[in-house]
Amino acid sequence: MEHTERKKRIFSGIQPSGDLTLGSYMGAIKNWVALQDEYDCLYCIVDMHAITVRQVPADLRRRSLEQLAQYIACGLDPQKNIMFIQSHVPAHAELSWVLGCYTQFGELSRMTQFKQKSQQHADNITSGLFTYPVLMAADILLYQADLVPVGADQKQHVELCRDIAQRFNGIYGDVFTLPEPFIPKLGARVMSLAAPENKMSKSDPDGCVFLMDSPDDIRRKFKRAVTDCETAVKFDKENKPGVSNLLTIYSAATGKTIEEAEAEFAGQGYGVFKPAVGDAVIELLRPIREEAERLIKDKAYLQGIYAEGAERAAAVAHRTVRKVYKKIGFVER
Ligand code: ATP
Ligand code: LTN
Repeated sequence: MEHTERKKRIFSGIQPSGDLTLGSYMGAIKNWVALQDEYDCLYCIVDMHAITVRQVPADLRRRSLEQLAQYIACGLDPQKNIMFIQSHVPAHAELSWVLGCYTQFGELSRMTQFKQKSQQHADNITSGLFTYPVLMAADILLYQADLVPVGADQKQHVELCRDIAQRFNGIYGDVFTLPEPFIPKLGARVMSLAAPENKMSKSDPDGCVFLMDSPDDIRRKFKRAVTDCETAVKFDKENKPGVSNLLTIYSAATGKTIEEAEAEFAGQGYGVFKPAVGDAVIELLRPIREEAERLIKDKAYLQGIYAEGAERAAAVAHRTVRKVYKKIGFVER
């Protein structure tokens, strides 16, 4: 890859393992949109990651396409960014195998997401679930990404990716760019509305707001959001996790600071506050939902984007794989 004069590069992805949530929007996609002019960006639908837990094939296929429509509806410009589906670029699997041979069993055992997911799926703890961070490292390193915009829960995986890259570079010379995680100040960890001690997560629909939820659903979810038995709208993560989460969501949705939001609802109680957060989210998501509904009907348009995306991504990825193969001593074909 030419390191001269190129814009810095971004890679990020989301698994089509469920419908996109307000958490993935605030933690990741919002930053993707904000960074698309300044960087060369690749935004991926990581279907190979999704199969680390069992998926219904028809749902996986449908959600992969819907996710592309939602990426665009969130404001990602297909002209500016490379958008593609991970399984369309075989280099991800190829580099993942190689990097797995430079990753310690102990390192993977320490990943908190693996520990959590293997508890959630105790009857199906596959080697894919265990080596998932290696595939994620391959995703990032294939494109020599400088920056990886993700929510706080993915920081540990990006750090492992850096460790693997550093180890590889230490043996073979300067092969990989070392990536940095890029985590938002606000909304890096949106919590569940039903259980504010847990992360809002698409595979746990309880307390989850989906990008495609109707205004009525959103209103109902915020009205029911778990708070506490006080009345004050105050940010206090320790003692008032529910209210603090709602304040964060309100602030991220409206652009107001937490202090401004506290002042706005001073003396008003949760009966006013909770529906107001709901309304802010309804207005934030309305144009996204409407645009996504329109785009999802146009299968040919979506196909054009992911087909071109795969072609452009594969060209970059292939160069990295060739370089890696050469460095480690594979015979050139
Ligand atoms: P799953 O439940 O299948 O693990 P998820 O809902 O946690 O999925 P991911 O696909 O793992 O979503 O995450 C997509 C991106 O969104 C990642 O960058 C992740 O860090 C971010 N993200 C996910 N959930 C949240 C959240 N609740 N708050 C902030 N960022 C989030
Ligand atoms: N593991 C991420 C999804 C993911 C990703 C990536 C994010 C897969 N490959 C590369 C950034 C860069 C998650 O959100 N669960």
